[in-house]
Amino acid sequence: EKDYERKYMYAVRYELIKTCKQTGARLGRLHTPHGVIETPIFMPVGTQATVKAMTPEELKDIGSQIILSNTYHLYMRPGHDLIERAGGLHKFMNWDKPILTDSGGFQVFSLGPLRKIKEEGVEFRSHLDGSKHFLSPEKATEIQNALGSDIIMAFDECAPYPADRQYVKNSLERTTRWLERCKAAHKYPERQALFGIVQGGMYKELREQSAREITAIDLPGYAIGGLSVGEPKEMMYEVLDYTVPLLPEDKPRYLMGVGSPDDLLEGVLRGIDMFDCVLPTRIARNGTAMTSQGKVVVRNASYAEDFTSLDPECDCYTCRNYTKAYLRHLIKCNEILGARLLTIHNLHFLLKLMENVREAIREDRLLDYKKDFFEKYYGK
Ligand code: PRF
Ligand code: ZN
Repeated sequence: EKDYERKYMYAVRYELIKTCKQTGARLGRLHTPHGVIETPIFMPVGTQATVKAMTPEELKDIGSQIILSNTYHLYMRPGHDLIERAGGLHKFMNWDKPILTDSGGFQVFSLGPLRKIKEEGVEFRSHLDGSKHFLSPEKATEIQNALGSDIIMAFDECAPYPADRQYVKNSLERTTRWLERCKAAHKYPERQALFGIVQGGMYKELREQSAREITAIDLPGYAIGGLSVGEPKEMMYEVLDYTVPLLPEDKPRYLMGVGSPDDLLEGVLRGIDMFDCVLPTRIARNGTAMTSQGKVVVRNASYAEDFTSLDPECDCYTCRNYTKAYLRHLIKCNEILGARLLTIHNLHFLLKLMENVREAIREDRLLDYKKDFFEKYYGK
């Protein structure tokens, strides 16, 4: 027990390089068992042990340093025991850089009427065949231990929005008790870093209570959950304004499920180090590109004979080789290559954005960068 508490036993170590003089933004490095990540970072989402449409080589080419995967989906199919027999998730999917897995809490809560929450855990029916299952802090930790991801997330409850105060208070207190159980169940703290998750909805006192309780449990990193669940953007920024300063400075801070260009910049300005979001990969597959000049809906008729690239400022594989007219044709025909080329571009765009953000922090000019970025992105 004593050894277990010692900081240097942890699987990941956060190194703060500098804080931007114009803002609260932090430049750092996260040392993990599968390599060093430069922060702030965006993590592409690979729910089913694949970032949809991308090979690991392609992901590396566009600069992905870490990807996210999901406990719930891999538990349902093909099963964590199978992945463990395959040699772990890294080997199974041929990705040798860091992996973070979400605990399944959020996914199970998204099942709506298919689930029942108790102190012990959550009972739910599979989205695949309706079969009955149970996830608990112990089970979510056991699954993530078997997957072998570098960073594993606590089993939490993300309260819906809106939710009344008493509901959110009960929920965050249970999330703290569940974190204690995750930590006790975690078998490999020297190989896998367990991150706690601050909840508390949109209530200042409840965010403060959750941050106090969660950070009282010594862990190698902390996340902010329960945001980007339908609340107005301004409300999320306000919650970040008072919650981020309650997190320890010497640990990484991860804002879960957030990743539009606005939210990335606003999050970084407030001191967030890690983000993930399905947005860039999801909209790519239905034909929308994020570019330096804003969103481009490739499907639109106006691009039928547009023989220029998606983004004049982008040097990704897609922009170096293909026109909007061709991409529009592929997307309209539902050709797989269309989804692949747009995914390559969108991920490259967000990863490049974060690289630019890191450089701006290094040079104490993040506010200037933000202004320039949005002038082009929104044309104002
Ligand atoms: N908890 C977990 N995963 C998440 C969230 C959360 O609150 C969110 C909320 N935006 C996204 N993913 N475990
Ligand atoms: Zn591009």
